Amino acid sequence: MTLKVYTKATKPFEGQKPGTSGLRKAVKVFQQENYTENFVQCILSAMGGALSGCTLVVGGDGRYFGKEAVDIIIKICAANGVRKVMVGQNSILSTPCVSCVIRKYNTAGGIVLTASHNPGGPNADFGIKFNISNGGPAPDAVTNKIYEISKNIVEYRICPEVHCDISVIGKQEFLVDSRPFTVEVIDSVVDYVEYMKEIFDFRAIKDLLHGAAGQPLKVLINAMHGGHHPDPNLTYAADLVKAMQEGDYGFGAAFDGDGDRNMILGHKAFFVTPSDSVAVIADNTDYIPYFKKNGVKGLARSMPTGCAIDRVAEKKGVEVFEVPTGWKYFGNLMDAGRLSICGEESFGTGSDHIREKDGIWAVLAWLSILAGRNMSVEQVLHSHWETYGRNFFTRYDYENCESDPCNKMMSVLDAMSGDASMVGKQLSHGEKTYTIAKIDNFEYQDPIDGAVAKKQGVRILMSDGSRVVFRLSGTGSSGATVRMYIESYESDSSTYTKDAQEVLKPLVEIALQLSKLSEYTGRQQPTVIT
Ligand code: VG1
Ligand code: CO
Repeated sequence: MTLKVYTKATKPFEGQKPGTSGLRKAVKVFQQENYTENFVQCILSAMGGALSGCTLVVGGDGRYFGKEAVDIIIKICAANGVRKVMVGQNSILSTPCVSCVIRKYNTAGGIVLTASHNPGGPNADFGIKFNISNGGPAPDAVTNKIYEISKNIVEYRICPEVHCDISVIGKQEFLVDSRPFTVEVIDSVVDYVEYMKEIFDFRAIKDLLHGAAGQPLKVLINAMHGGHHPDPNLTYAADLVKAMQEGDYGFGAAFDGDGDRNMILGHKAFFVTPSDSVAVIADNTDYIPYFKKNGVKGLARSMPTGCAIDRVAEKKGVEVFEVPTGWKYFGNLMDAGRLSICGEESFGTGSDHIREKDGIWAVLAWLSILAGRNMSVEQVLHSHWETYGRNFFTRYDYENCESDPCNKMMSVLDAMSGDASMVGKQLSHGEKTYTIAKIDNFEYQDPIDGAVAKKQGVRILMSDGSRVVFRLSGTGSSGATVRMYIESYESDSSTYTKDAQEVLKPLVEIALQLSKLSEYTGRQQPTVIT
């Protein structure tokens, strides 16, 4: 029996504009009649000629509304000429796993159902992200196209009679408008695990955990979930930090809801900043079979991320790239064979093994390094600082502020960045004085396709290499979140053991004064310090 396709009339919804990482809104917004249908149709329409007869991967972090969204996506794909949908069992696929599956099976792309580090549940957030055929998040050109289509949509196509049981692994075949349509429910982890076994030496990691070369390494993992704020940092993963402080475990890690972010802790909760973490991995690729085989072509970080990795690139004689915030900016460089390892200060680390950041990969990389060097996390970090010096880094987040004053603050900062008289200006706090060497609103031109991303954050670069960065978050679902990033470099080894907050305090104060942040946001304290 062939199933019928219906064309349903609809009206555009405002604000279906993907942010740093997909469209994120309250669940209640996605639950409005036609809201999710509209956006899914816009994604498919934006694919143009690549849509007909293609295969798409669908899955997400398992948060509330995920299964309903999968059902809608399958029905709309069926009606739009998609040949096959590969969906994670019970709707579950981590973000790195979606990327892995898209690449392994050469599909046209995938739809990821996650709001990542935003809380989930009926009264919290949902998100939909589109990934392209390289397995990475759609670039700006694609998300802009989706948004443009969303502003004028008048109808979507749907096949309501495609009923699938996504709890059972296997293929389900349909005839839609006389065309074959397949839904294949896949295991949520098998492809990904196989791939990790190729990349890493599992034997070495197993020996480390079992203590083949000494004490067994006890590991504690917190796979955070959408019921809380699943952001793996010292504030939101406080229970992991507390458990690690007790000293029973040698290694601790937390992931966000969709598994692409990670936080690494050593014995007694010794904290590894994400900026250091990616630099350490880049410096220790000898212990990872994937890099022994493929070499390291280049390194990269997002603009606000601490510059520790730049020093590794310099020593290794490879290129280093500074891209805007968001993983989508790494993809072209990887596809062009110019980038192997990259990271963001927001607890994202990854490599060209896929096109998403990958929390599980980062933990396996760390365990490989600990095994290979027979050192603790803290020892690895100290040895890194001895070689390269230490980039002290902190980020202050002011979550859920009122939008208007925050936009005002950013435009005042933007005006400063265009004001030549700011250069050379001295800023002091206590005994510390910094001189502004450069101030700009970060602009990036993709070296591969020439695409330009403007106004990606105001950077204040000091003459001693210290930096202050301000930008607004693009992943919130309401209000504005201001992020202030502070970095300072020290090469005097007596400073390495100091507390980062203490070292950075003067620069934090200077940044707060310069931006008048408290006045604009009405906040005396940040919501989160990482
Ligand atoms: C945040 C992070 C950014 C990250 C993005 C998506 O964006 O700062 O580095 O790529 O989240 O991560 P923003 O615009 O809020 O600063 V995830 O794990 O939410 O996909
Ligand atoms: Co995430």
